[in-house]
Amino acid sequence: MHEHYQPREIEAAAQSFWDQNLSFKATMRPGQEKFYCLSMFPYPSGKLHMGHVRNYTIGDVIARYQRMLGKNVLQPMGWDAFGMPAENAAMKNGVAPAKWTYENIAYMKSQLQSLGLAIDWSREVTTCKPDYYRWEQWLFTQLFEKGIIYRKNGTVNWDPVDQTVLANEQVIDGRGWRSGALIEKREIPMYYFRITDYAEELLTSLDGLPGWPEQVKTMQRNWIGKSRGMEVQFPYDQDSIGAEGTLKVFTTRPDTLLGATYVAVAAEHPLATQAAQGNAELQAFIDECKRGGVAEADIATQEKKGLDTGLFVRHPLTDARLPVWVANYVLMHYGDGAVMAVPGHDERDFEFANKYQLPIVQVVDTAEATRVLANPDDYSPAEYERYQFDPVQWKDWYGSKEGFLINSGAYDNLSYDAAFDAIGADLQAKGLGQPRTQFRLRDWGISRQRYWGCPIPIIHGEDGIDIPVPADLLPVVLPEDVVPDGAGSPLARMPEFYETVDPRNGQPARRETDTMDTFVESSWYFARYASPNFTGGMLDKEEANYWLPVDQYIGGIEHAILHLLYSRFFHKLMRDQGLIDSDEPFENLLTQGMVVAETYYRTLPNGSKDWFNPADVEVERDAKAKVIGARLKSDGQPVEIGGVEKMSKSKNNGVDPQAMIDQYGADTCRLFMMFASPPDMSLEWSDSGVEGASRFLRRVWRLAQAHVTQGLPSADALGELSPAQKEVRRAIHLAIRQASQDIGQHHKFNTAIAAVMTLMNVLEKAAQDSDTDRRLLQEGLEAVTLLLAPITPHIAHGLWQQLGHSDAVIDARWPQVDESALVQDSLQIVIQVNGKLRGQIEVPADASREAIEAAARANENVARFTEGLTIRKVVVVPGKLVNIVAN
Ligand code: ANZ
Repeated sequence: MHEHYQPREIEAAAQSFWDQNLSFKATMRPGQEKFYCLSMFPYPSGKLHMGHVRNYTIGDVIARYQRMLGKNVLQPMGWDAFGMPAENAAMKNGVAPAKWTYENIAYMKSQLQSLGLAIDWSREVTTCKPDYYRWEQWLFTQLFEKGIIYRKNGTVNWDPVDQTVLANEQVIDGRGWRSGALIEKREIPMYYFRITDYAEELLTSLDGLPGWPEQVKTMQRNWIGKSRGMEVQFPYDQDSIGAEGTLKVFTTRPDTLLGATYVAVAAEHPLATQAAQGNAELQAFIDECKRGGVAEADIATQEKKGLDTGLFVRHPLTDARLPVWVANYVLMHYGDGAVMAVPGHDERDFEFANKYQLPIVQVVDTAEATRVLANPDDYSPAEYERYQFDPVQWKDWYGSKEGFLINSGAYDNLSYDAAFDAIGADLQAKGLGQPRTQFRLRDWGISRQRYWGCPIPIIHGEDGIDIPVPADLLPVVLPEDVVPDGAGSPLARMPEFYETVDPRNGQPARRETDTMDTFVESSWYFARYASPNFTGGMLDKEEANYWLPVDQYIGGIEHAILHLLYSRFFHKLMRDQGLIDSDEPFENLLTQGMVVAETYYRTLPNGSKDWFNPADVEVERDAKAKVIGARLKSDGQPVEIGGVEKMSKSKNNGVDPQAMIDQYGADTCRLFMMFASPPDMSLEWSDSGVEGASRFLRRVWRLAQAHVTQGLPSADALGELSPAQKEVRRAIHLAIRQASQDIGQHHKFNTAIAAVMTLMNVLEKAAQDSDTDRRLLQEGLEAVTLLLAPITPHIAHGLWQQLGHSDAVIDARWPQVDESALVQDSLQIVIQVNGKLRGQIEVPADASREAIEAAARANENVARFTEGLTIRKVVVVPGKLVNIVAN
C-alpha cells in the first residue's frame, strides 16, 4: 500500500477488477429483489459536461448503495444518437453525421468509464443503429395499422431560400437562421401519434406515482390540460352570413354566457375566409396572423389585434346580434377555433374589447366586487373608479368562479355550478349546446424533414395509399455516408433510398423520406435495456416484466414534460400491444439540480459582453476570504464579476470535468459533486470544494495506511471497553445510522458524507495503543470504507483489500447499526440558571429526573448563582438540560 493516496493507480486497479470480473453484468435472478436504476441517456454531443457527470454520479451512488442492500441491480447506459446537432456539425465540418456521432460516442464512453460507473455495458443501446430503430419502425407499423398513428396535414416553417423545413428553434424573429429569409407557413402531410386517446389515463395515473416530485406531476397535468366546459353554438345571422348554420365555440365558463358581447374566430377559421373575400384589409390581416409564430406562449403574450368581419351571429339564449371578429389570440387548433368573448370576465377579451371599443358587461359578482360596488361611500372616488375599470383589479374577478350571476335575467343569483347546469340544460333543450371535456394536449406530430433520424417505415403506393413496410422488410436502413448541405432533406434527393416497390403488387412506389422526431427513440429505450440484444421482437417479455418498471429514474428538470410524457405514453402503447404488463415506466423520479458557476466578463466597446472562463480568471479576496475582485490571468487586468449562473457555452462558465478527473481522479470529482449539495438542489462549482474533497480522501488513505502498516489487529471479539473506547465505538455507529438514514430515505448524500467526516475526526484522535484500540480503529475504518463505497468506489475498493478482505467491497453489505453501541453509560447535561448557561454535569444515562435534579442542585456553580435567591422551579429535559428558575 502506497503511503500517499495515488488515485490514478487505485482507480485503474479497481476499474480493471470490475471489467475482468464483469462485476456489473445484470442477469435475472428470480427470488432476489431487483432494482433498476436509470439515468437519462446522453446525446453524444462531443464530450461530457458537468451536468452529465452530476447526473451519472447520482445514479451510480444510488445503484451501488442498492446493491449493498442486497438487491439485484441493473444500471444500463446508451446513446440518444439521432438529432440536429450532428447535421449542423456535418455541414460545418463536412463530416457525415454518422461518423461524427460514432466518434463522439467512443470518446464519451471512455469518459464515462473513467468515472467508474457501475454500468452493465453489455446492454449499451445506440439509437441510431438499425438493430435499435428497426423495432421502433416495427411498432410504428403496428400502430399505423391500429389507427393510433395517422396522417394529416400539419403546419411547418418553410424557408423559401434554403428550400427546407425549419425547426421552431431555427426560426429567429421570423427569419431562417441560415438564409435570413422570411419564413412561410406551409401545410404538408405528416404522421401523428394519437396521444390524445391516452390523455385521460396519462392524467389519472399520475395519482399512482407517489415517488415523483409534486412539481413535475403538476407540470404534466397542466400540459395535458383537462378542462370541463361546454360546446355552445351561435346560430348564423342569415342577413350577414347568407347561409344557415351555427358557429361552434368551446367555453369553460357557460355561466358567463349572458356576458358574451362579441365572438372571435381564428385567422384560419372558415368564417374569416368567407369574410375576407373581397375585403383586402381583412385578407392582409389574416395573412399576417398566419405568418406569426406557432408557439402558444407567444400568442398568449403578444399584443391583441383583430378586425371586424362585418358578419354577425345570434346569441343562443337572447337572440341578440353579436359581431364576429377575427382575433390573433384565438388558436385554430384549440377547441373549435372560435371563442364567445366575455370581456367582463376574461382577461384577453377584456384587453381586446377595450382596444376596439366593444361592450363590457359584468355578469358574475364576486364577493369583493359586490362589497366595493355596493358601498361606494366607503371608498374614495378614485378607488371606486379603479375597481370598475382598472384592469389589475378586474383581473381578480377574471376567471373567478366564486360569485353569483348578475345581469343574467332568469339566471341571476345562481352560483357557478348552478348556472353551468341551468344554462347548459336550456342550451341542450334548444339543441345549441352540450357539455364537453377538452384537453389542451394535442396529437404528437412526429414527421421531421431531416436526414439524421429514424426513417418513417411507410411506402406510398401509386394509388395514394400508405403501406406500412412489412415486418420482414424491416429495418428501413438510413444510409450513413451522407453529408447534408442544409438545402432540404438529402433522402428526398436520393433515388437509391426512396425508389422501392409496392409490397402489394410489385409496382414502383416511393418511400417516405421524412424521419421521426428524435423524442421517439428516447420514449422506449428504458424498455429495450431489459433485452437489448433480443432479435425476436421489440422486447423479450420475460426480461421486460422482470426489470420494469424502472425503480429510480434520474435526470434534468428540463425533461419534466415532453420526454417523461412521451415515455409514459409509449409504455402504455407497448402494454396495449401486449409487450409488457406494467402501466407506468418510472416508479421514482429524481430531478437533479443545475450545475452553476461564477461568470466573468468585460464589456466591449459595442456594448456586448465578452465572457471569460473561470479557469482563466484569478479571484482576489480580502483577509476574510471575501471576493473583492477578479483579474484575467493572461493580462492581469480586471474583469467584471457577473454572478452565479447555470454552466453554459453562452456565458463561457463551463468547467471541463475531464480536467478535474485528470488532475484529482474520479473519486474526488464524485465526492465533491455529492458533498457540495443535495441532488435536487443546484450545485455551485468551487475549486476550493474540489481541493477539500481531495484532501479528505488523502486523510482517509493516510489513516488507513498508518493502521495497516502496523499489521492488522486480531479479529477477536472486542470484550470490555473503557469509556473512551465506548465513545469511539458510539461514533462509528452514529455515523452508520446517520448515513443510512440520509441516503436511504432522502438521497441526502451530502449529509451522509458529513457524518463520515465527523467519524474520521474521532478516529484520527482515537488512541492506538492497545489491541482493542486497534480493533476499534479497524471497525471504524471498515465503516468509513463501506459508507464511502457508493460515493468513492475506487478508493473503497483499495481500502477494503488493505483492510484484509478477500471479497470485493462491491459485494459487501451496507453496514448495520449496532444499537448497543449507541447506548451511553453517562451523559453530559447542561445546567442553566434562569436560562443562562452555568455549568455541565455528567450523570448516568439511566438517571431518573429526581437524580438529575439533585445532581444539578448540588453543582457548585448553581449554588453560586442561586445564592440569596429562592428556587421556584426546576425544569429537567432528560438527556439535555436542567433549567433552574430562581428569584
Ligand atoms: C368564455 C369565457 C369566459 C372563457 C371567461 C374563459 C373565461 P382552457 O381552460 O385552457 O380550456 N378559448 C376557447 N377556445 C379557444 C381558442 N381556440 N383560442 C383561444 N382561446 C380559446 O380555456 C378555455 C377557454 O379559453 C374558453 O372559455 C374560451 O374562453 C377560451 F370568463 O369562454 B372561455
